[in-house]
Amino acid sequence: MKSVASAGAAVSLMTGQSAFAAGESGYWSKDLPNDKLVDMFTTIVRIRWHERTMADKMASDPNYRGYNHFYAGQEAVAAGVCAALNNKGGVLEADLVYSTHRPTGHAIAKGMDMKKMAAEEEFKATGINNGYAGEMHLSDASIGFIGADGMIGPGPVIATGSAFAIKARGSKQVVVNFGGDGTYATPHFHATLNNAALLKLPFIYVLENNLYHQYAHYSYSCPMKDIADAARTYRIPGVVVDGQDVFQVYNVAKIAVDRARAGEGPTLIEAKTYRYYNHWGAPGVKPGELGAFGYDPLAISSFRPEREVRAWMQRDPVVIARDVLINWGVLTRARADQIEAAAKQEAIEAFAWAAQQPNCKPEDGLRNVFVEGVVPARQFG
Ligand SMILES: Cc1ncc(C[n+]2csc(CCOP(=O)(O)OP(=O)(O)O)c2C)c(N)n1
Ligand SMILES: [Mg+2]
Repeated sequence: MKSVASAGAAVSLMTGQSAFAAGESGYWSKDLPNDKLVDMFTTIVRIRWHERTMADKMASDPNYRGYNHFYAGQEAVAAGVCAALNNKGGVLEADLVYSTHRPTGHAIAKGMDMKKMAAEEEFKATGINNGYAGEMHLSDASIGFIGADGMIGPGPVIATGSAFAIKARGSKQVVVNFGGDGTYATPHFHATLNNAALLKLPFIYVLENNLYHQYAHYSYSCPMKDIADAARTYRIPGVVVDGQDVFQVYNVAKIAVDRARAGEGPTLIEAKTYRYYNHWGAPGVKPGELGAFGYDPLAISSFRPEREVRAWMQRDPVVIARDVLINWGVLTRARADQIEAAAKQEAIEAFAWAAQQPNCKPEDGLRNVFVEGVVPARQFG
């Protein structure tokens, strides 16, 4: 067992085991400045209202062209992890985030502009990626958000390439790769952790275990209860954290980030969490209501018992963060309500702005494909 005393937290990381169960990390985040704590709550409600607004739009507006793999329910993971990162300065300065097919929470937590993001989700010409990306390929180099990735598997391998480059340059950046429980069974997961461990890369694998990959429970593809136990094989810290509690997520992320920056190598963090909507799109969504229950026509059967969804919704990341901050005297109820109302308004305005934006033109499809003129050979220059 390796103590991480330098981080000042009342926690320790065990090499090769799930280091500490939810609740044991102690609220080290309580020592953060109030502004920082309020920022984490704000990030959570901004993500939540982005998701709710978009889900309602998908369910109610047949002309809406956007789609999403909704992140509602998992907000505390993105918010807690990104609060421990440097999110400014472009790819040579900011910490880098590699995201998944479920990227909208990661993007907002990293600092993506919500209006440009909403426009991108509708494939508008003024979207953050000029309409080329949509939800599944969102990216913003200026904040170190390398981007979403529709492929289950290869992302972390590329992320370790960035971590290797950072190490070679002697930069103090770190790389975070988000991945789902579905990535455990891919060869990339294991190659990534093996290489990151052998090369002692500044790399953190944040595995969001929301119990399902598409429509199958993770126990169908992983023999362990805690996927963090896989870290034992690679002799790196493996940490289980309550993914519904942003302050606990922040604690473990901060320790892992400090470790990586200090040249001590990678960490695997498994955040136990849950998503409130179905795997993809808005089946089962009733406008105005949070979450989707019951039959998903894309699944073979109704794979998630409604009571399971509702039980997880009792441990809602918005409510947990809000109650902790009210309990600590950091927020009043009235201020928390104001912050949430402002987040809702921001999301409504972002989608309204996006709806007014111009569509791409057919000829835009050929932009960035062919280069005009002569391209000098650069590989030896
Ligand atoms: C290589 C590859 N195989 C299959 C898919 C289809 N697919 C999309 S999402 C998904 C499951 C992902 O599950 P998980 O990693 O747990 O993430 P979650 O959706 O739960 O966030 C699969 C198999 C894909 N996108 N890429
Ligand atoms: Mg999953």
